[in-house]
Amino acid sequence: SRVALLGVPIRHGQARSGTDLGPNTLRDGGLKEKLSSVGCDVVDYGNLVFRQAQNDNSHERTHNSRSVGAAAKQIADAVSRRVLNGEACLALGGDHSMAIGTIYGHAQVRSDIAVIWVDAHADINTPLTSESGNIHGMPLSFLVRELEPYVPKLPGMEWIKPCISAKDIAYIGLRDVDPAERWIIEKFNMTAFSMQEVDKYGIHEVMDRAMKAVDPNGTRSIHLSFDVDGLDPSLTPSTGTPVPGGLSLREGLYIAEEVCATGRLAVMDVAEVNPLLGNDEDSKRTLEITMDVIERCFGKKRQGVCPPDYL
Ligand code: DIR
Ligand code: MN
Ligand code: MN
Ligand code: MN
Repeated sequence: SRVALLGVPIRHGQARSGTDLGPNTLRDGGLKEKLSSVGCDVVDYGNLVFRQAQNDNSHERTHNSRSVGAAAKQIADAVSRRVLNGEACLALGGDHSMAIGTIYGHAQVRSDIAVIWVDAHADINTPLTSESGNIHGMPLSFLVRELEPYVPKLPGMEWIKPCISAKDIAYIGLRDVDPAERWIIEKFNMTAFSMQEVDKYGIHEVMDRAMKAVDPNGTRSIHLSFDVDGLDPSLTPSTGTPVPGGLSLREGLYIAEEVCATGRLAVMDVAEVNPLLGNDEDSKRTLEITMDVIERCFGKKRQGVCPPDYL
C-alpha cells in the first residue's frame, strides 16, 4: 500500500514554537524505514513551507488567522492531490490547526468521510467561544456545516466552506472540554467518548460504537486525526497542552490497529508533537510512542506480521 508522507510544520495555531519541528523529528526517528518494514510503499513529499502573514493581527480575539488560513489552503491542496492519487496520506504536524487543511482537502476528493478525533480536547470552539484565541482549539468549528451560523469569517479564512457534518465525527479520549464545546456536542448530538466512557465501557466497546456511528456500513473514507495529547502525558509529555488521565499505550495501539483493520484509512494527522517541551528523555519518549501508534495505523500488529514473500 502506498503511503505519502507530508510534512505540515504549522505552529501558529497555538503560542509555542516547536510544533514546526514535528515532521523532521519524526523523519529523523526513522519513520519511513519503520513503515517500509511493515510493507508500506512510502513516498516522502517533504515539508510544506509556510510563511507568516504580514500584519497578522488578532481578530475577534483569535490569533494568526491569516497565517493559519493561508497554510490551511496549502495543506488542503497537498492532501487532495495525495488522496486523488490513491495514496494514504500521513500528515505530520504541526499543531492541530493542521486539520482544517487536511480534512478540507480530504473532503474535496471524497464525499463520504468519517473522522475519528483522538484528543484530550474537542477542538470545536468557535472564534467567539474560545477563551485562548488559539486556532488549534477551533479547527472543527470551521469544517462542520451545522456550525456555519455561529462562526464569523476571519481574515485569511474566508475561503473555508464547511465540508463535513457534526455526525461525521467521533471523539475518543476527551477530558478537557470547554463549556461551549460541551454545548455544541450535545446540541448536535455528536459522538463523543470521553475518558469516562473509556473507563466505563473499555476501549473495545468504545471503538466499536465510534465506528458504528461514523462508518455504519463500513464503506467510508477514514480520517484519523491523532493529537498526541489524547494519550496520557506519561507517554507523550512533549506536547503543549498535556492533560493527566489519558489513554494508555494499549488503548492507543488498539485504536490504531482497529483503524488499520478497516483497510480504508485515507488520511492520518499526527498533531501537537513539540520536541522543544520537556527534557531529552521526554521528547525521546514522545517520539517513540508516537511512531509506535503511527506504525500500527499502517500495518504493524502486536500479533506479529508475516511479509507476503516470507520464506
Ligand atoms: C482549549 C484548549 N480548549 C482551547 N485546546 C487545546 O484553547 O480552545 N487543543 N489545547 O488542543
Ligand atoms: Mn487537538
Ligand atoms: Mn489536544
Ligand atoms: Mn468488536
